[in-house]
Amino acid sequence: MRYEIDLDGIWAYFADTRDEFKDVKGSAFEAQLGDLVASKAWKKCIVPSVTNLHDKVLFRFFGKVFYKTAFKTPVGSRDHIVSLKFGGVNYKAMVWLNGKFLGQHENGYTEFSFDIGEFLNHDVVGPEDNSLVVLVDNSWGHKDWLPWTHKVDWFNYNGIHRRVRLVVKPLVRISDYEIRTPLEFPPGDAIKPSNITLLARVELENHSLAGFPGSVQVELQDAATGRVVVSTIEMIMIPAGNKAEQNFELALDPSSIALWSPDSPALYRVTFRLVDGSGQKVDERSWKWGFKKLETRGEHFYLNNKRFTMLGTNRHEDHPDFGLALPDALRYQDLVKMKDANINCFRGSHYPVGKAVLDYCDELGFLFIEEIPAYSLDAGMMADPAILATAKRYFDEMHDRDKNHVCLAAWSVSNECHTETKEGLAFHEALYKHVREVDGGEHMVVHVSNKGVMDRCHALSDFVTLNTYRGWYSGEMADFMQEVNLLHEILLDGDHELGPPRPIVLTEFGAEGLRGYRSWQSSKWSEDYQAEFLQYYIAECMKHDFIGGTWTWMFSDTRVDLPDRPDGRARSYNNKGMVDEFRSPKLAYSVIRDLYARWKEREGK
Ligand code: ADA
Repeated sequence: MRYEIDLDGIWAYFADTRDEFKDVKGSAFEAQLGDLVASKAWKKCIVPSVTNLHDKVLFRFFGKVFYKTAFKTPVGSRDHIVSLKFGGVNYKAMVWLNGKFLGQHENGYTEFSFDIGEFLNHDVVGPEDNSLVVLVDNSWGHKDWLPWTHKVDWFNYNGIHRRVRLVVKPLVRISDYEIRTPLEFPPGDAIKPSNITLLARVELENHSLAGFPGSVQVELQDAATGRVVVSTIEMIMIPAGNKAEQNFELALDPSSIALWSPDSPALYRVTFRLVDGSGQKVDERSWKWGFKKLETRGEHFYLNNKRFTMLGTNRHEDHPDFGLALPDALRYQDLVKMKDANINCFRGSHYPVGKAVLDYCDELGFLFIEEIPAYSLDAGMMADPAILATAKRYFDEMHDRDKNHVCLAAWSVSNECHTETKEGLAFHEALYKHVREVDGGEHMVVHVSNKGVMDRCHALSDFVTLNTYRGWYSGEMADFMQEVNLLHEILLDGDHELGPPRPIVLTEFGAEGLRGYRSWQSSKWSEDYQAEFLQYYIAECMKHDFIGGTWTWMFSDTRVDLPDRPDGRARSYNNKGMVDEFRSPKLAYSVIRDLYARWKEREGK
């Protein structure tokens, strides 16, 4: 039996605004927990949430906050593995259950869990069987806390900002799986592949005291109709207290498979079943899967053997009422609004986003680019092995969660770092190598650059990225194309270190537009100027066949904490959204919608 219990809901918190708890050490702190719980003035709050919205005085709070709740011991916990799973806590979490330290986790945007069976109270009956305390720390000044080594252009929220669950799992179980479906097309421009293989690697664990003789089944079904496309079984033996792996390789009939694309997001369901020697099902996991092939050929992208242009944007997870802790319904609505604007691809700007976003991308049809928060790192930071280690760990955790999503177009390993330096090159070489090893070459890998032809890391990247804000921070709008053309010319001329010609994607460009500020003169900060800016950039890019796409900066206005930034962050927001922070559209929204419709129509011809 496998099931989950939601621990979301009303919790209590205590914010350490007087900095009384400077140096909390996990196990040593066990002795103080009772006193903390009894003596502090705890206030009610909801989880998931951000601390900064619990109370006015916490609006700009960066420090330590204790959270507590209680929960009933799950049914079956004596003969199951029970894990406590956090979807995301920014940035460092320390966790105690029934007074015992379970462990800690750093990295604000990735999930983590602890096996808690031995710490549960089995003998009490009632809703308050187990008491859980979590310390959440989002303070600055830790040299390897990516991205919080320095101020960035979004908000460092404190909080248990994603779901908390108990996952009750059988002792013998399917612990993980990886699905791959390489597609081969015949020469020419056929839209049906000639070969499709289903490759699946299933990881199994046996936590019981006896060996497990049984079988693993894999089944592929059409998610809409339930039609079984293929199904097969392999016998397996998992030794007691051990792990095993089962690999499947199945040739599929290409004529029976509908491919996945943003226009037609056909989904299938892959189910893995673990069955014991007497035919009893012991564990089952299932996943919605799509078939796609995204590649670059020369200067162009191809999706399922057809030319493809990334009509994109960038999106932050932020809202005035929720901060980073967006409800899934809002995430879904964001994607609906993007779909209506003819966007077919977006980047989860700068960090692993809420897990549901990728589910919705699979369902609604978006290609997605997921990034670790290695943001604006300078040469000194990149020379620090601790920062490289954090970046690799971030990638591993992100990959672990999201590796099976059909929507994944590329991993991004960094944003606007000093890639023109030798330290930047060494850091990126190491990071790209790590990512390609872990990912096994399944997805494209890029870093997002604003260094143009000075970037020494372009050769590492599967497509060439360029962030440019000419006409906003400096220069004139018209200057941007010179930058792009220079990059293109050098890429075409073999005598350089930028690697072979590949698609160039304008990964960020935008201007601030304060919603409601309309102006006859198209003044900076007005909706009019922003719309004109985006219109100019996109229309220019459409004229150039070597441009593989444009990702506007950005979907919605986003809270920042940069009061001193000389070029201004009006309202303490980055105002470059096509919709404002409440998702009301600006002029820019319809400009993007109309231009992307035209671009797409042209491509179809
Ligand atoms: C950079 C950065 C974004 C944002 C943008 C801007 O390109 O990657 O996070 O800060 O600039 O608005 O200036």
